[in-house]
Amino acid sequence: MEDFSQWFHNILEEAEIMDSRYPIKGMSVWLPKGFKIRKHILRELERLMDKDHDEVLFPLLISETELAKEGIHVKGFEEEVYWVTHGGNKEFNEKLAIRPTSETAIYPMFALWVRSHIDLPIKVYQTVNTMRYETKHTRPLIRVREITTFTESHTIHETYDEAIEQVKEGIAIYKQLFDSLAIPYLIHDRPSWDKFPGADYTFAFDTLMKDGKTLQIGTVHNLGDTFAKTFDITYEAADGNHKYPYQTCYGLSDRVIASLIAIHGDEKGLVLPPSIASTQVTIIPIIFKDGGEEVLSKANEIKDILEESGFRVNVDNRNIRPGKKYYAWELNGIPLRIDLGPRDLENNKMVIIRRDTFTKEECSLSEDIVSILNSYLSKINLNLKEKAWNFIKTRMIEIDDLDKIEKIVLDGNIGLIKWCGEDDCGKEIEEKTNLDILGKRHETNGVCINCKKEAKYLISIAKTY
Ligand code: PR8
Repeated sequence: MEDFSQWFHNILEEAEIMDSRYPIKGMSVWLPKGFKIRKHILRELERLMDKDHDEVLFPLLISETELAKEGIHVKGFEEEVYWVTHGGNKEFNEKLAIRPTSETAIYPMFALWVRSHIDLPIKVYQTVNTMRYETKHTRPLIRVREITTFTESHTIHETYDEAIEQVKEGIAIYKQLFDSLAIPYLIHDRPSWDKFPGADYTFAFDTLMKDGKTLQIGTVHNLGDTFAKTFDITYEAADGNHKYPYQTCYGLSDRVIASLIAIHGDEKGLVLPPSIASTQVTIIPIIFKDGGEEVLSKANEIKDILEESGFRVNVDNRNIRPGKKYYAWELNGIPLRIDLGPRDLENNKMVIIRRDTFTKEECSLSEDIVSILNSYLSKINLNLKEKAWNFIKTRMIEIDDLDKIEKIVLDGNIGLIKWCGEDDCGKEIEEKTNLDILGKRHETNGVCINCKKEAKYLISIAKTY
């Protein structure tokens, strides 16, 4: 892909995902086609979350006092908070923050809700918009000032061990979501200087865009008892003692949608995984002067059969040339197209075309259409997944020479290097290479690429969004 940024910008516009001409920087409008993709992704996420979380909805505004309570947390967000200072013409005595994230909105309420160990654990999530005054270059869906699809989870537990387990569960849920979207990811234990403000530790999901830059698409944090102490959340344990509970939080944003579009899309437009495509099959009746009615009625019949089995299908019977319909099918990334003309009917067949490979195959109308199309959808899913994972895997390169890192990474790769684990040395690596350490992948031995002392971890280094 020549210029990924331009391509991404164009596809959002041409496939009518978003209108980024909204006259405030960092904010865009969801268009109907984009909104449908968003809805299907959210549906899948909610299905996963609802198994073990309760959905809630907290207010948008946070009082300055609450926001300021947790020192490290507020420091981390101070440059990014939007403030509401007036109600009409009246200036507030205390300004109100628009949530940049909701820890300080939710945890004062947790302090009221949690009384006894039998109240625990609590696991809630909400999908809301949050605002962050980003100073880096903004881009629709990727770095926005109004995050429109912020699904944040907050949990609270009796013991630290349970919080550790919950972090693992959060990771497992996100893996399932990304797998269902065929989005490849690397999971990193973030370096201490790059963890969530106030967290003990942070795990992040990173994926690779086609321009070789990585995008953080989700994070899971263990908050320890830091926020519980700050917000005075305590519970009475079984032994009658009052204790501080332990917390986790994890979140996803519009970036999930960005990566879905960016990773699977091609020069012709969107390529949607069947699981979230709002139309999975489009049937195009090829109608000439004669025999039109028969073709159309067969197309509708196929549609009904498929819909009954749960497919999302449409018959594109608009009065325009088939070429235009093919173009729309390509651009919108509908996984399967069925062409059906009078000649096909005579021969009792239809033609099935895959959006991911453009392969064309004939299929007899007497066969079991439902199972044939089901198997096509699975093949598409598998192909998208394999292609996307291959892309990221072939771009992970082990490097043992500090001087070579920058060039290799700027060629579009993720560098895998050995590190001693010392913060100062890690930051020095980032400075020397002008890149970001994504985090630890696993323990290792050998020598640190920078200080030459004993290495402890294999870490990833990349150019990030
Ligand atoms: C938390 N608190 O907030 P996090 N534009 C698009 N996506 C973004 C942006 C942005 N400006 N900023 C962050 N994200 C925790 C967990 C509640 C939930 C996305 O964590 O600050 C990134 O993918 O890491 C990030 O991983 C995710 O939101 C969660 O934000």
